[in-house]
Amino acid sequence: MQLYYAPGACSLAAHITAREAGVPVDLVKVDIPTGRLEDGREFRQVNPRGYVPALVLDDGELVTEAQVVVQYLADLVPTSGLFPPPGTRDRLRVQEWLGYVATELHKPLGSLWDPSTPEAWRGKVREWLPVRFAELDAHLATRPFLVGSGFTVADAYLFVILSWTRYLSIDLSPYPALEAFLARVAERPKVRQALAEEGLGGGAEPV
Ligand SMILES: N[C@@H](CCC(=O)N[C@@H](CS)C(=O)NCC(=O)O)C(=O)O
Repeated sequence: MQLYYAPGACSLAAHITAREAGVPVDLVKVDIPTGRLEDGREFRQVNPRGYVPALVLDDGELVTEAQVVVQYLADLVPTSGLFPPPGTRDRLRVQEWLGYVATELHKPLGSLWDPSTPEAWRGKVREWLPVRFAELDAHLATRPFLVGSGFTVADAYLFVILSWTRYLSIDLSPYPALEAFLARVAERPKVRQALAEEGLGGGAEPV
């Protein structure tokens, strides 16, 4: 399988999942500004949507959408505990958090990277985020990870998106549980491995 990624982008959640699960993936770097791969090919030839993550399965089929790619990878190794078994309440909760991270955090925060995003929209996002962060902070104040007692794909996704705050000058110090969560996840050996493989330091960095 090939995982198309950009350093520090949301594709890092899929990368972390693959490493945590022990699923072998070949990493293929995408230069988002130019839309090209390192061999000069256009990324849109692989993923016509033009965004990462894109996972190309061994039979050539393409899988996109970060929250789905992580579920697929984790399900390949059920014993990893990264995605609880079908029919369990914990799986439902992981899916719920994945949807929350994708729509309530990833998309709004992601829009702040784009220099052409209008100021009015930026203001709205900066109004919404404290509400979301406060909710998450209260949730994580009493547990190490989003669901149950172990690290799941929802944590991988949340880690990546929250890491962007430091590059977007968003202060997380009012949310000590979020800062502790980021530090806790960044210490995981497989997370460190994924970060190093993307040429990153202690957290996700801009694409
Ligand atoms: N709906 C997609 C969006 C993925 C996405 O926003 N990827 C960003 C990086 S985090 C990207 O590749 N942006 C480049 C572009 O859209 O041209 C998902 O949830 O996976």
